Parts: sequence; structure tokens; C-alpha cells
Amino acid sequence: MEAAIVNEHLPTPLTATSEQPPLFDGTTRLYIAYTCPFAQRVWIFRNFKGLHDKIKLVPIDLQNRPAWYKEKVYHENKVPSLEYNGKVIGKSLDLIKYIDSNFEGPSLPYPNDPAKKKFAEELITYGDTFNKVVFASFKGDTVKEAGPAFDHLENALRKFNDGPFFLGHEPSLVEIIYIPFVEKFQAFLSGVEFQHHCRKA
Ligand SMILES: N[C@@H](CCC(=O)N[C@@H](CS)C(=O)NCC(=O)O)C(=O)O
Repeated sequence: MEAAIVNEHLPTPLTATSEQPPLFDGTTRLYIAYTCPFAQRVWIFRNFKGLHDKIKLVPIDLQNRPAWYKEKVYHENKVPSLEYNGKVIGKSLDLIKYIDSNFEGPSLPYPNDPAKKKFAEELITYGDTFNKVVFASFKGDTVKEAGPAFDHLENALRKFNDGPFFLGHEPSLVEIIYIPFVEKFQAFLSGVEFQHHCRKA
């Protein structure tokens, strides 16, 4: 997986008082929130495919959301969503697959090896469970409840030893699915872990 580094100007998020960009004027727009891990998955993938000029980023301020987003753009009122070809579609994993099949650029390296393929599918399915378990653990005994979910990932990383990634020697869709969440959780949980040890000490 090799992508050129592009210095992209990141626009200011649109708020309740921002005007709606023209809808269905032929521009392909990816509505995101910069800090949303679901949106980050699709944003990473758009960059990986080198689609900076083809898919315009439209960041939304989720705390101060423009009403037109729900009313006119995406009724589910969530990010990410993609405006393309006269329609708006959502859901990060579906969007990655949709962009992969409908736009130019490299496809995600996907393993031929049946064992790796099966493992990739299992890990992608486990992604939702992982996120739910970790988010839910924030309300309870975080270390005890989230621990097994992280152990599951640690073990998954050890499964193929031909490289450091989930499927071995090259990063794949599995990394794109997990990285935005693991990065967020890691930052948050390093504080929790510290408190946990302090309470015990
Ligand atoms: N299943 C969706 C989840 C998207 C999602 O929950 N996005 C959050 C931000 S990280 C959102 O838009 N929340 C706004 C809301 O629920 O009102 C996906 O995979 O894209």
C-alpha cells in the first residue's frame, strides 16, 4: 500500500448557520466530522485511492449541526455520507466498498490466501463488537470489560507472522476499520489505566 503525500487544505466545519453547498450539482462530496472514527475510515480510504480531487471533503460540526444536513442531505443525520451520482449513501464500511468499486485508484490489497481471507472477514465483522464493548466499558469497570477486546486484537496481530499487520506483511481493510478507533481509545484509555493503577496503589 503506497500513497503519495498530499498537502490538502482542510476546510472549516459547517455549522448551523452555514449555507448548504449545492446538492447534486455533479460534485462528489464526502460529509465527515474530523474527529469521527467512522468518517475517518472513509477519509483514509479516499486518500489511499488518491481521490483528493474527485471526492470533496465537507466537514460538519456535529455539536452545532446545520438543519439542512438531516432535512436535505442525509436523513439519518450521521457522518460519514457520500453525495454521488444524484444520491446520498452512508455507513462507513459500505462506503469504503462502494468507493472501491465505483472510483479509480488502487484497490485495497486483499489476500488470496483463503485462511487470510477468512480471518479478514472475521475481523471486519468483529469490528462492531469491539467498538460496542469498548464504548460500553467506559460506563463500568473499563479495564476489566475492555481488556478482553484488546486481547482479542493483540492475538489477532500475532496470527500471521510474515509481517506486523493483521494479515501479515501488508496493511489491509482491517487496519482501516480499526485504526481510527484504536487510536481514539488508546488516547482515552491511557488516562483510565493510570487512574486504575492509582486506585490500586
Ligand atoms: N454505522 C455508522 C455510524 C456513524 C456514526 O455513528 N457517526 C456518528 C459520529 S462518529 C454520528 O454521526 N453521530 C451523530 C448522531 O448520531 O446524531 C457508520 O459506520 O458510518
